[in-house]
Amino acid sequence: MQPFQRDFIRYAIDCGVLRFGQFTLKSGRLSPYFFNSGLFDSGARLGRLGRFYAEALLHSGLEYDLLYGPAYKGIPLVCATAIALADMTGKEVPFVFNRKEAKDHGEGGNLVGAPLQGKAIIVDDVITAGTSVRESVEIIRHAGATPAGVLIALDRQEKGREETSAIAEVEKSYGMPVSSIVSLEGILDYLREHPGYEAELEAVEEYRRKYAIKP
Ligand code: OMP
Repeated sequence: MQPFQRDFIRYAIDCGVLRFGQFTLKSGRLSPYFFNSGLFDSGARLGRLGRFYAEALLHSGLEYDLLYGPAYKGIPLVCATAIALADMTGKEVPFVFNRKEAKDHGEGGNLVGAPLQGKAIIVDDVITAGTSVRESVEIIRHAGATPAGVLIALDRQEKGREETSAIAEVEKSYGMPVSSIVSLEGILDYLREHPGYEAELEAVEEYRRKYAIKP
């Protein structure tokens, strides 16, 4: 694990974003941990989050022309990442996001921001089964752009529709890589390294045996 990844897990726990307990996921699975990116809920928290995304993007080697944020949760994430990238690299990084409902007056349409063209990176929070990524790919292709990768905060490394991981399915069906700031394995490493998390570690390991892909 890179130092920024360890820092990110600590930061997510401190902000109450990463929690341990019992949570029902979108997929219906009962999980002993949950990552709620909506709790990065102040200017300072979002600013710091953006720098973690930017760092992960720089490490990923993904090539891109612009960043795309899927409504709603992807909108602050894409803005924060673009601002952090500009601060950290001095480069202008165009970004765009979608509206859930098309507007029929004013500028119209359902995209806001830079023209959606070239290689687009989807910036989102979590991939579990990959449902939301599929919707973004449709929107990007419909605009005539190319989905070139996905950047997320947490890869839960779970099985998707088949026995393979949801991320492997996304990578295979769309031919684009997925990068994350951290993954389930990183969270497990963090719990192992920090005394006091024995019960959480056991519960997350059991969940991994049931739903995660084989390492
Ligand atoms: P998929 O669309 O199935 O990949 O699930 C991703 C979505 O699940 C996220 O955008 C969240 O709405 C939600 N989610 C979390 O935010 N954090 C988690 O730890 C787990 C989930 C989830 O329900 O799977």
